[in-house]
Amino acid sequence: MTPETCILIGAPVDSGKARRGCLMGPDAYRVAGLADALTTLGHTVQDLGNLAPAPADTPPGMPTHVHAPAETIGWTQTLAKAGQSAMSEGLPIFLGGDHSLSLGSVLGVANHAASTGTPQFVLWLDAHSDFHTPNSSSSGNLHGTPLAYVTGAKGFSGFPEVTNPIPENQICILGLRSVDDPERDVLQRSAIRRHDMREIDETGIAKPLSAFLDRVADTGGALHVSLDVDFLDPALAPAVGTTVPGGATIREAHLVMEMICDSGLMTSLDLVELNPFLDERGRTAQVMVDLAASALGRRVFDRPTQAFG
Ligand code: 6HN
Ligand code: MN
Ligand code: MN
Ligand code: MN
Repeated sequence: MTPETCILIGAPVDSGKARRGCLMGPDAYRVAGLADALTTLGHTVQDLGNLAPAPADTPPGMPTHVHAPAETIGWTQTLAKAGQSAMSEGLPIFLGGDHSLSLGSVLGVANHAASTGTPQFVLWLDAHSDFHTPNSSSSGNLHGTPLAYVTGAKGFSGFPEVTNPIPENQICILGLRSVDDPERDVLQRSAIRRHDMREIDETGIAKPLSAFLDRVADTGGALHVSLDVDFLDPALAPAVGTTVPGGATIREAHLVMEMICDSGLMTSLDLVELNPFLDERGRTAQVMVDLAASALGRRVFDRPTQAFG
């Protein structure tokens, strides 16, 4: 693939839920060798270090069961700004941090895309749909809300305004196996492409993914990929607070990343929900680094493979 300038944005966001530990994620990716892996593939790596949330207040009217809204609003401001400016310099990789960081990362890249007249697409690799609003969420955990926010859903007053909402038909979710009732109701009425594990079992993961990538390519769009650790089966990637059995295998996840790489369409990436406190000898951090490397060109052989015989 063409060499990229990969801009590592440390986003030690831990405010999106009550269980702590994701703040150690960015450093775990560094220790697991992310920068070296990307450099070996021919990319230039620029590490911006770990950012901090802008100061923010709890907005009036925020439901009281919502966990740490002010801190997440501050992160959204910081990461949207950092993401938008990194887009002019290269390919931002947001090192999470819990999934509430994507309120900011997607907001920022969408603002950049709008400034260049490019349609922004989002691929969400997750057991969950993260389609709650602060009002619909019964847990009060904002890591369950980013996808609703970036589509411009109501109920996020006090958060930065979403001036360039992602159109529903430019979003694809793969890996679903835990969707709450209020999310299901909205998703079923929406144009979001959503593929649960049952469908992936039946058709394979390549089919829905290539249909989506074709659409990104046809429109000349930019592609943001948001990879939640719990997309993977928890037996393979245990370092996550929200484990759901029956997730993607290592090969399914790598195939997704390899196809994304072959498409040449990815313009930004989130690595989210890694909780190193729950890891076993760093193996989940390593799986995530290996997946990022696949998305950015790591291969056994170049394709198409040579014909023998
Ligand atoms: N994640 N739907 C659940 C909730 O609390 O809203 C789980 C959210 C998980 C969030 O996977 O990033
Ligand atoms: Mn660009
Ligand atoms: Mn998620
Ligand atoms: Mn999840």
